[in-house]
Amino acid sequence: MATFKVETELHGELNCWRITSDRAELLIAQQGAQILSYQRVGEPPLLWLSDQAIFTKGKSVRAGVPVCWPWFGNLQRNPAAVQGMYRGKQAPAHGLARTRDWQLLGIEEAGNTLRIEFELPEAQGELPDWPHDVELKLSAVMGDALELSLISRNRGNSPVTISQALHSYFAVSDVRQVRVEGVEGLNYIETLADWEQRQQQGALTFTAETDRIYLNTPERLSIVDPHWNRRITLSSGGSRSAVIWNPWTDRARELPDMADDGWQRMLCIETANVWNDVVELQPGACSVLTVSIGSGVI
Ligand code: TA6
Repeated sequence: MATFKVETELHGELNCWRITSDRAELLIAQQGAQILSYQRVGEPPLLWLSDQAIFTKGKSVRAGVPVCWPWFGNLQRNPAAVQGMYRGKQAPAHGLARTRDWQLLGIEEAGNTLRIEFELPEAQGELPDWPHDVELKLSAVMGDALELSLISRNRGNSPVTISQALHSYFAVSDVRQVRVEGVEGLNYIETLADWEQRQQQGALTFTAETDRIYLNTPERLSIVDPHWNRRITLSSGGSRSAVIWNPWTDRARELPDMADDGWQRMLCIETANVWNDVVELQPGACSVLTVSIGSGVI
């Protein structure tokens, strides 16, 4: 039976929990309920933590799994129903959840798994300029895989429409050597070419800056990394869209929290509800967005 050790740590200004078992190690911050790193024993890290990450309050860390909620990316690029939920003028990129402190609800061991659960109490009507009563929880279960679930429940009297993503940064040996399988033949929105809709031919490989929204995604996507002889698998639930991002050379140089060559070692595949895949929550309804992250040899 696995045993888990739980320690609290301060990284810069951020309260974190480090959870270690004989099989894996996870670091999670209270701000954003953000996983910062995840590594299995005997393997390179599965999730990427930038060498130049900045751990300050009010800023999402360039690492792990930021939670984008209740909208993804630039609010102006979201469907009108998502935009209409926000009453403010300046809408921060990727929503309101990733830069706020969440509350730890509990850490619970059951057999070979450990579950850590957080809630964002402000989502129940207290978020600035987003006056909707939604219960928002994130749970992370460490077991054979790492399973993340983002649960939104509408406690109010009118429908609420959101877009969202588990904006996962994966660690790779060299992004120029890996491929993403599961996207073959899918339509995608090329955000770098005026948001034109295109069709993916074959598996996705990387030769330039990439920022795409894949549509009608299957349940399973994988990153095949021949240098590390590793296949990372993402099994999702409650999602029919995924964002795939790598900033490449010029964009990486512009990011203060990424080394100039940091783009080579990371790849974002974001389990999402974006574009025409947003979530409309009727009063009393609940949505669960999940991703289970596992790995094996190729
Ligand atoms: O998910 C892709 C994306 O929206 C990109 O356009 C890129 O800007 C990235 O997220 C990171 O956003 P951030 O606000 O964390 O710098």
